[in-house]
Amino acid sequence: MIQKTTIWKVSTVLLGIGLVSVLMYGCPSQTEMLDTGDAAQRVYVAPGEYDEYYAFLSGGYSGQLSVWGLPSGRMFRNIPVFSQDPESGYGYSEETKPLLMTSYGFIPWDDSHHPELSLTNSMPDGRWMFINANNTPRVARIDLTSFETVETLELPNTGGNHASTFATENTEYIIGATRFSIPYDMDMDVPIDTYSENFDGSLSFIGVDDETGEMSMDFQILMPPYHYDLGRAGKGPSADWVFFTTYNTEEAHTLLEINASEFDKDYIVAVNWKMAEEYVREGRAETVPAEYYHNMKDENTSVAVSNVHDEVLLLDPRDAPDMIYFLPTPKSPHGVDIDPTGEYIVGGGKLATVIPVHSFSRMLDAIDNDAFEEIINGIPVLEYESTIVGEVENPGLGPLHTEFDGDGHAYTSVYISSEIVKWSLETFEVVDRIDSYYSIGHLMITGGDTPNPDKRYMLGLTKTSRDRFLPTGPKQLHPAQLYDISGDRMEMLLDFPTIGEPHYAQTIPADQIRDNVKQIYDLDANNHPHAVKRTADARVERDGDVVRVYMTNIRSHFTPDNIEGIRVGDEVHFHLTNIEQDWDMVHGFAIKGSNSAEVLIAPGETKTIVWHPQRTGIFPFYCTAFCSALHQEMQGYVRVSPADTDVPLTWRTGED
Ligand code: K7E
Ligand code: CUA
Repeated sequence: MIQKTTIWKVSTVLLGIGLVSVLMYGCPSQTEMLDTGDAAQRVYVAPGEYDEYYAFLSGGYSGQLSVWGLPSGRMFRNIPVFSQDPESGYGYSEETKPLLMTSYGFIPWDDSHHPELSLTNSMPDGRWMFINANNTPRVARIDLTSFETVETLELPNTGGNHASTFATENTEYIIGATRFSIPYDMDMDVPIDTYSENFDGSLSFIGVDDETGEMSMDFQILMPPYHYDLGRAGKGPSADWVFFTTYNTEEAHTLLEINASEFDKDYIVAVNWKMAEEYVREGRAETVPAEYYHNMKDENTSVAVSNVHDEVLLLDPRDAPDMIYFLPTPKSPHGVDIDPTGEYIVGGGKLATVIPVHSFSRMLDAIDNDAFEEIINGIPVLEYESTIVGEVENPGLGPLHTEFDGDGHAYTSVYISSEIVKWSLETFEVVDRIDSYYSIGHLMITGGDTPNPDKRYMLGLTKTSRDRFLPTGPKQLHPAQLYDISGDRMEMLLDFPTIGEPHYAQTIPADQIRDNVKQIYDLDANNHPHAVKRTADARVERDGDVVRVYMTNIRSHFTPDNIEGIRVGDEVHFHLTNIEQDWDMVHGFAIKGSNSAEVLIAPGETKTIVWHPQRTGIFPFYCTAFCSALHQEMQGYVRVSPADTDVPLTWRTGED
């Protein structure tokens, strides 16, 4: 079959025309793609066989993280992180609600963009997954033995944590940043047009405990009031550095689509995090007031606990020389990506006509030679010519994000012209291009952000599917496309709808995780304060208006199953312990009139749902998960009497 390649002749003059043609005529025709006759074979994973890779796709505005197999494109799981989830009861159960606490109260929704696997020597080690919350700035940690969210940390003095969560070489730090500059003092009430005077940027360095994974807000760096868009850690020779893109160096605060697009260049920020850390340890950072929540599942009880912090360490570049530099970069760059050798720093100038490539070694030389254009708030601006080593011509319209195959090539997603361009890291020339369907955001290559990529698969995360699938109304799911990149040319293999809006993704060879995954929670190790491990211990206790039901679940019975003496106005806590010890034997619990979700209880686990009965009557409860042939019989009744009733509190275990 002949591969047909769209040839783009691009100039800035064509920008408008390109936009119009994409809008009016849709994107390039699908027939162009029918050139991979054996594509089905290459993605086929036979029934009962396993995929080669786990892929983790962020949920975007769903606030969640979905888990898929590659190359099949099969979805395995949707992990709730920053949003309540009625499927599992996450964010509804008492054990998980604290994970959604912030200094703004209980925030049961967020927008998560960038998942990041924990790293050892810059390679994914399969221990944890981190992901950001963009809106009410947070980061979360997911344990990859249970695939559950176990920790969330709020970022103080931050407006939109978008450049997150990227990890340094050995996950010493997870980085974050303010996307929208705001006054560093969050409660500061000032006119918006005092932007330049009162608004600030900040970069966050979140420490990660190497043993436990526990996060802490180690320090922040005070920055000029630009917008900090994306980040990446260096690797190899640049491993002590992290990089962030900026836009709106114009310091606009209104009509940003025009006013933040005036300058030809904005900056990539280069921060020597090792040096910053030393400055902080030397005491050069100031302790400033801040309010933020740190929420973590207690390993012992499995109940999440919130802690509130009231200060943070702030480093001002004026007090910390030689640690941070600006690299001028065209134009309103979005992505910043570091090649596998750690030498090339690639900007994704979304309004630029080229893909700018900086050299890390030239950056160090420029610093040695004081090749500075100016100094802003203690931050030297390096001369553009001193760090740039390549400008990739004809990259298409709107380059965003770049990953690498470890074989001398980079692949850049191009949003407006809906394509992926492959270019050489030697000649900085485009060598291949392929259409994406449609309007691609991030792309991800298996290992493509590591020092050692697998030149196997590439996933394009596109923004609109339009005519790609059977229509489902005005709103279609966001699609992903899988490409084979093992050969000289990119080939599309698969096109599938996803969950939410995946902005970015991570992959790891399945072998690295598979055997560590838990099949049950060990009932003996269940130290939940309200667990009952034997049916004989099931009971109901009243303390004033608070009633606690200590209930066991096992195929096919709840114990107790009949409860009387509950009163209108009570607060009833159902503490449900699944005493099964078989893989995947879950039970659910729901009671009529409960204005919450059901809860799903994994084997060996205890989960609590609180119910406020509003009226008298008989309330059936039942198991929501079809667990056995007698699942339909897995039910019970609660009798609710008036507040002043003298019906005594009684329960039946089925044995009496
Ligand atoms: Cu969608 Cu990384 Cu949030 Cu680019 S981001 S597309
Ligand atoms: Cu337990 Cu159905």
